[in-house]
Parts: sequence; structure tokens; C-alpha cells
Amino acid sequence: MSKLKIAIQKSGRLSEKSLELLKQCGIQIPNSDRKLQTEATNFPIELLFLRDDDIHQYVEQGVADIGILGENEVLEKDKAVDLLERLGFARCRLSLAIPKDEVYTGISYFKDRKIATSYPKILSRYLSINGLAAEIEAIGGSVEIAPGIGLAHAIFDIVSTGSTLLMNGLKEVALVMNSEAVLIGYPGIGAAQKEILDRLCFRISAVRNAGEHKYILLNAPDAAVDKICALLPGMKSPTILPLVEEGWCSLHSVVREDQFWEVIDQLKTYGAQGILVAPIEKMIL
Ligand code: PRT
Ligand code: ZN
Repeated sequence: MSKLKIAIQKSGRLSEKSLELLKQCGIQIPNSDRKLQTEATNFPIELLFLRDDDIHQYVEQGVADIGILGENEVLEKDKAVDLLERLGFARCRLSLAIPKDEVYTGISYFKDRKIATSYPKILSRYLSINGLAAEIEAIGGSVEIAPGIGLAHAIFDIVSTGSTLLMNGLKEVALVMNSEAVLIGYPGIGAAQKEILDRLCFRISAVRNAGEHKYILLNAPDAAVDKICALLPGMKSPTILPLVEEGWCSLHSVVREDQFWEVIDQLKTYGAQGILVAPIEKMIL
């Protein structure tokens, strides 16, 4: 039987979340601490555990059909792979940073300066879009120490909380791109593998949609129902059930996580009461 080969990071910031996502998709993966390859027990996929630096290459060559990788790596490696889905974890940003005591004068600060980075391609594209001539010092890691040891004037690197910059006496001055884990695919994927991939993507979007929404139940005065329905259109439309108490009903719907608090504030002004909010495990649109 055909299997879909998926490359995921063996150990690092992407590995646990990648396995968790597959688990949320109902895919059982045997415990495989030291193995580099394993098969799911209830879904036709085979997992390859690799360094994240190698994943794009395996997918470009079709050795793996799909892979999970940071968007920053995908852009930097610039390989012929399809970007299939954004996965919403391992979020970070790629930014320019300079010594904290320097006065930042805007992007022209970098003109003719030396910038150390492990992402020379992304940086060079950014500099040329902005018409800036700066020198790029490509290094493999520990980029944050470059200004302190006199290797460069500035750095371009991944920032998450910002504490690494702080610890190294640097400040973030320009955000170049946001990144998150993405699913990439081999453009020449076989028909049988594509069919499995479609099933997997269907499950991934159900998991992702569920994570982005909450189930909401509330009591509303009949007079406010139209306004509340407009605010909470739900998946098709809200469910409305009459309450025993005259003039009131119970309304069930879904709300986007990122709009949640604004919606709650608005609901209160419409006279909603007894608002219950619950997580959704899977959401099929
Ligand atoms: O061993 P392998 O080669 O497989 O892994 P790796 O060490 O090359 O990569 P890994 O596991 O560190 O990161 C994998 C991916 O996670 C990256 O390509 C990013 O897409 C994403 N990611 C998310 C991050 C971070 N957050 C992050 N904070 N990658 C690296 N960092 C580092 C960053 O380089 C910097 O040194 O964390 C530091 C900054 O963090 P803050 O929180 O101090 O700002
Ligand atoms: Zn790596």
C-alpha cells in the first residue's frame, strides 16, 4: 500500500509540536526516541526524522513527499517546493538589531555597515528592495555575539521573546518578516500520495480551525437577537432556543479566538447574560 512520507525535525523547536499536530489529527505514531524512521499505525504515513536544515532538500528531491519546516528556512533555502499550509506554531520574527546604545536613524542606518546573519538570502533581498548597500557577513550561528566581538555592526536573526538580544546588549530596530512552521510539499508528488495528503490536510485544517475558534453559549433578550446574530454569525448561522422565561432565548455559536474579547464586550452592551465559552476539539467547515 502507498504511504505518504513526511519529514519532520528530529529534535528542536519544531519536533514536539509537529508530532502533536499529527496526534491531534488522530494519527498514532509509535514511540520512537532513537529511530530515524517510523510508520503510523492507523494512517498511511511514514515519518522521517531529520535535521531541519535537510528537510527542504529531501522534499525538493521527492525523497519525502512533505515536510514541516520554519518558513524562514523555506525562504532562505529558496528550493522548488510547494508551500501547502501554515501551521501556526514556532512563531518568531526575523529582525535587524544593533547595539543598544547606538542611535537608530531608520533603515538608512545600515548603509555601508556590516550585518552578521545566518539568513543571507532573506537579508540580501530585503536590502535590495530597500535600495541599501550593506555588507552581509554570513555565519552559521551565535549571531548575537557578532557586534560585541567586532565582527559586525549589526545582526539579522530570529527573535522570539527578545531576551537573547537583551542579554547580548542589542536592540531590535527593524522587523523584516514573521515566520511560523509551514507544511511544504514535493511538486511532483504521486497520485496515491496526493490522495493521502488531501486527507491529512483536511484533518489539519479541522484541527487548526478548532484552535482558532471557541464555542459560545449565552442568554439574550429577544430584542437583541438580530444584533447578536450579526455579531456571531457562526458556521452557518447561530442556533436559537427559547428560554422558559418569557422574552429571552439561548443562543449558541462560534467565535474567533482573536476577536473573542471585543465580541464579549459588545455582547454585554447588547444585554447578553450567562455567557459560557468552551474549547472546540475539531471543526469541519
Ligand atoms: O538541530 P536542527 O538543525 O534540526 O535545529 P536548529 O537548531 O537549526 O533549529 P531550532 O530547533 O532552533 O529552530 C527551528 C525553527 O524554529 C526555526 O527555523 C524557526 O522557524 C523556529 N523558531 C521559533 C526559532 C525560535 N522561535 C527562536 N527563538 N528558532 C530559533 N530561535 C532562537 C534564535 O536563533 C535566537 O538565538 O532563539 C533565540 C532568540 O529567542 P528569544 O526568545 O531570546 O528572542
Ligand atoms: Zn538547523
